[in-house]
Amino acid sequence: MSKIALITGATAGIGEACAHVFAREGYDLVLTGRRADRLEKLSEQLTRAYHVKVVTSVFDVRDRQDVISKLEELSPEWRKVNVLINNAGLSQGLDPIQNGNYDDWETMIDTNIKGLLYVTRVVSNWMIGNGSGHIVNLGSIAGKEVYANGNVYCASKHAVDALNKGMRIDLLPYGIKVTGVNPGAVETEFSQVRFKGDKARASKVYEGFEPLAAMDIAETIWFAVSRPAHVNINELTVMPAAQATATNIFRK
Ligand code: NDP
Ligand code: 8X3
Repeated sequence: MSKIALITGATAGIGEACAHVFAREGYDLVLTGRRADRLEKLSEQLTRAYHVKVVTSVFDVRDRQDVISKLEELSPEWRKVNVLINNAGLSQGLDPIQNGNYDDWETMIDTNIKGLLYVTRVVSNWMIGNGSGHIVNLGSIAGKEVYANGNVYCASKHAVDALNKGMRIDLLPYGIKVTGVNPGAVETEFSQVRFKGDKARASKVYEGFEPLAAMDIAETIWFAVSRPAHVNINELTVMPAAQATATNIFRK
């Protein structure tokens, strides 16, 4: 029987790249996100290219009841999830704390922390029932450092870093591995979302150096997940070669 990976935020960027890599490796997939059309298209593409089974589940990770009910709608064979990739996440705005936008704060906290918790609460219980599992949490260099105006996004990713450690302790008796993957700058829709559709401002973030591609992170996640059973990679911080810290980027 094929293994199963459940990926949140599979409609774009790192989540979508993970879907390609795990399908290539023969995993059946549960793909989730809010944009149903993208999930359907990706599902068709992966089914055709890799002959794997794919189910899609459309929900907003911020909606606790919907997360629980959509996941519980999955049939028993799809609950045998081997790998959960907690990837759905975003940044909104880049403002000093005193001018922060309340809605942006709530969106980041509700998505990056609470959404990750809602999904994990359901799927970790399936993994406990299955006797094993591997959870990969997408943190960030912003969960390791704090930069000017990054305040709440950085706090949300520091929370992911703490949850990563806490999950690893709590799930230890159940044979569930927990890995945190903390990327530096990855060129995806991330900056367009952060700057609310301002493409010119978003593209400036990646100007003058080669950022990571979503596939670099997906391959890193695959490396962590494909280690032998007795090995767990607790965390990996992965940066573009041109980036030393969150803000120290060598631009040509
Ligand atoms: P993208 O914006 O390209 O993709 C984000 C994904 O998250 C989309 O699939 C989106 O799907 C999903 N998502 C966002 N909000 C919600 C929500 N409320 N409910 C369900 N799904 C949601 O960004 P990345 O691929 O770059 O980001 C993936 C993860 O990696 C995030 O956690 C991000 O913080 C982290 N990261 C990114 C870095 C970067 O530089 N790009 C660096 C470090 C970490 P949809 O809109 O369809 O719901
Ligand atoms: C995304 C990377 O540096 O914009 O998490 O916070 S950064």
